[in-house]
Amino acid sequence: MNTQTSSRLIALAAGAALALTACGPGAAAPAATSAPAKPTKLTVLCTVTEDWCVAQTKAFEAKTGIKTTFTRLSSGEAATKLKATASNPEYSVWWGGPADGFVQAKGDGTLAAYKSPNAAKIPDKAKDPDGFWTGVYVGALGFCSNKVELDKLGLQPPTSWDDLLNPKLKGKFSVAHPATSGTSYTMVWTQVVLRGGEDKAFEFLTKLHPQVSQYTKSGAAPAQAVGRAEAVVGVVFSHDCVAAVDAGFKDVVVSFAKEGTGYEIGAMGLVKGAPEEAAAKMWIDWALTAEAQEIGPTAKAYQLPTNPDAKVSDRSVKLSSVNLIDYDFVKAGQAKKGITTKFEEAIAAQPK
Ligand code: S7P
Repeated sequence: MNTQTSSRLIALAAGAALALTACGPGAAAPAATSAPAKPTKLTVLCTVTEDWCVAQTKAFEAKTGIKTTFTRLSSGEAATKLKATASNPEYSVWWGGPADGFVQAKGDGTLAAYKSPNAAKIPDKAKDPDGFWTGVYVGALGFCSNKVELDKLGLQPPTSWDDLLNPKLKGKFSVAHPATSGTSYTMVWTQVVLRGGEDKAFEFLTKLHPQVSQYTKSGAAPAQAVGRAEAVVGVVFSHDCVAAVDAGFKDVVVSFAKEGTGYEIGAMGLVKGAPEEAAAKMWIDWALTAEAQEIGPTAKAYQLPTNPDAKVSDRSVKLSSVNLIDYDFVKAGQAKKGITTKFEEAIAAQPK
């Protein structure tokens, strides 16, 4: 027997002896342990569409009896808010938005580790190995176009990023600002990957700038702008373009870049110093179940679930039909602050 094994046995034996002594005759009865109080409320920082935030928080409240409220903020705004309120957090869980925003928040020290037992079902690529974030859905970035407006210009739906630079689209293209929007940051990082570095990506973004009618705050907003013919082409997560069709914008069509497009793992994480930690952990456990991941389509949110047991909506874009790039969420998240600051300084100020 080696010394490590024997000292471990001695420690175990000593512990057993202590336990026996404590339970022996004449020992005081162990103090009754009171059950932890049942959580009564939860405040969620929610980054998906307003409708989905409503549906998901209502379902959680109905399931648990925990009064659940939310604030909807875009990814960049959410990360900034968590930083600004770190000494006195308002939210207990951040739910939704691309994982690179969660990588940034992990670096900012605004998230706490929590490895839900239900995360065992989620593929490794879709969760942080330290438990700071776990993926709840997946979606691919796409082009969202108004085909009636494209026809007027004699154009087809774009099938390459460089198609967005067509002079006919000058002032007619819509995308969100990468400092506020996780969707837009996904587009920026996609260019970094496809063009082989930040400098080349910024060359492209600089050329794209005059095409942009207005940088929106929220990532999904360009799909609505395209539906209303305020823009001809937009870049959004493809499920947000499908949702625009379902909302009645019948002229809207989705297409993808043949050379490759980025995608998101929509994530969630426990806020560090969460005022309602127990309720937030219950949310995280529940949000990983098939039942919770089947709520999205009821609110026209057609992302793909990360839980392999959850049913996939017929309206979801199947990723096997899209050329996805190798998107490194950790690298993208770590570079996010620097790249978005550079974008603000070199290309466009944040939308007000
Ligand atoms: O609308 C759903 C969705 O596209 O919104 C998230 C999005 O990144 C959050 O909005 P911002 O771009 O404004 O940050 C996505 O995670 C999600 O699929």
